[in-house]
Amino acid sequence: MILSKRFLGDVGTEFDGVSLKYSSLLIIFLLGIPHIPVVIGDDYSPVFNGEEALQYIYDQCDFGPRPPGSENLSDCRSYIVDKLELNGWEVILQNFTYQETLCSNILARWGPEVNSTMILGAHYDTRPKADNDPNPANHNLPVLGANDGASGVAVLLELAKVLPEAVRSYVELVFFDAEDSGNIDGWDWIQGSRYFVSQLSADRIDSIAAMVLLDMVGDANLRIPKEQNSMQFPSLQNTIWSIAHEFGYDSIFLNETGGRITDDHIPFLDADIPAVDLIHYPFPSTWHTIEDTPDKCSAASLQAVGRVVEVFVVDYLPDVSDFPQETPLDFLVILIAIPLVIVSYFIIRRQQ
Ligand code: 1BN
Ligand code: ZN
Repeated sequence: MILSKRFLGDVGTEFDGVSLKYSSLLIIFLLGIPHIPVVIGDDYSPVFNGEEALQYIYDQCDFGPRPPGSENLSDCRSYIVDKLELNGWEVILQNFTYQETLCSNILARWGPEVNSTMILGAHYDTRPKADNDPNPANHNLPVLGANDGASGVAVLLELAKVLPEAVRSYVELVFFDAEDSGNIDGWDWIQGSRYFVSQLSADRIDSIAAMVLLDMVGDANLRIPKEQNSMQFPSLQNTIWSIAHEFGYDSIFLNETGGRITDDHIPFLDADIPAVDLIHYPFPSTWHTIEDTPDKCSAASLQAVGRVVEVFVVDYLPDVSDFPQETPLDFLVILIAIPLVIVSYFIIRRQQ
């Protein structure tokens, strides 16, 4: 693969004073530990354009608030599909019904085959009620969702345009419906992503190396700490944070623990698919208010996130063994104890 950098398992440790026999035993043991991704070579310069992405936020907001089942959302869906098809992606609408409302996830693939190893996702619906607005009189008004909805979609649409064609077949872009109506009229959160994962075969689940979710990534004062549910696959999260560091985005990708958030990455984690949520936290003051408008967003924030994800896709092209789940402590203890017992047995026997 011309554009890819690969991960190497980092083994190769020497143990003084232990015979070749024992050190080879230890090496065999160490090889069994899930490997830590190590990047070799880095040469790709990202071209993601934040101004273009900001325009995609304005375009979506021009349709007005976009709650599930609304005409505005349907119009916005056609806009997203047009943009994707213009850039050569094959688009499928994945329809499902929830609470008697017809909903549609938008799936974009490079060619008719589904053999991507990476899913990039964002929700494109907006919250029907601004129930976090400081003014209770606004609680029944809908949210415009410039940041909460349009920003993640904007980053995906710009990626759909700028990703090198050589990597596109490794990527599936998924725009989720029905994420943001939780606790309103008996609705639950994240229904689009739940439906999407429910339709994956076991083989398809096994073939997905990473899912990256973009949610609320447009605020001018963007801060993205490490979301806690995503820590289940620390090497995926750390890889993204190390790219951000490499590009000088430490003031956005904070080396801090964030919230534990019910978001569209959860159904993927539940299916044991490595997934990471890139989400502003604590939520900005505009969250679920009528103030969630495009003027609060910035091209610089979108560009930082877009370029980090672009580099992640191009340089890392993950395969399924790249992002191991966090090893439970008791499993580690057993892993260490077994070779210790074996080595001690041989040492004691030798001394007798
Ligand atoms: C993200 C953006 N979410 C909603 N809008 C997810 C969420 C669900 C956040 C429940 C808080 C509570
Ligand atoms: Zn929301």
